[in-house]
Amino acid sequence: MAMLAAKASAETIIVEVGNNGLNYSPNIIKAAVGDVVQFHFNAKHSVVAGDFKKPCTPVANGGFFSGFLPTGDTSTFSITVKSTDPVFFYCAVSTHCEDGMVGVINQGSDTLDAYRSAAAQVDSTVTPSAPFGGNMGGSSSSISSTTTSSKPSSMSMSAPMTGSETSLGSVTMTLMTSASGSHSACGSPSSAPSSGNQPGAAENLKGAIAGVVAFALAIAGLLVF
Ligand SMILES: [Cu+2]
Repeated sequence: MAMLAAKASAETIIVEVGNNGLNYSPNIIKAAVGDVVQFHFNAKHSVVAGDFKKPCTPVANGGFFSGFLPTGDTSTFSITVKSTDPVFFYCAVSTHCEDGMVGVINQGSDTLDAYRSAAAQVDSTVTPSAPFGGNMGGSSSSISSTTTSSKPSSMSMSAPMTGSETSLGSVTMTLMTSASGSHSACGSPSSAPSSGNQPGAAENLKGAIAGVVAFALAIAGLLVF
């Protein structure tokens, strides 16, 4: 029952693929549930989850396949460990599996040596039709960089044009609002107070003049702009 307990923090275990010939390094990996096994490709290889009883053949259910990653590609393929059951894996390129390019996660009573010996006896390696069961990563992958190209040139061209338009609009808007504001200011005191007519009328006159001036300024502003 202790094997069911997941660790507090997941680890990432790096496996070098084909760094020194037809091999995985390390080729016997011990991983807990939730850990990530990250394969780093150094040459054209792949990694496929296989069945111990059928070497160089994908597992019937679940599993993973990285696809054939080209020579020189520095991309990675990561899988998350879902159980502590043994997971054998092999390379599906050419006869790499038969030639001993195999590995295992959480080796049990079935050993990697036995899997490698049996793999040497098979006639052919089975390759899944498409990658699945893991996450591709890496910074310099030529496959992913070509599909995600963006065009920032149109953005920089339109930005200053809209900026000048809005500044012109705000100038005319403030002139219009000041003109209409003085109009409403001179209109409201004439109807409300009844006692002081003289100062009120003078204020109304000044307000009306100010309104006309502001309105003229607004018209002049519109003509200029
Ligand atoms: Cu290989």
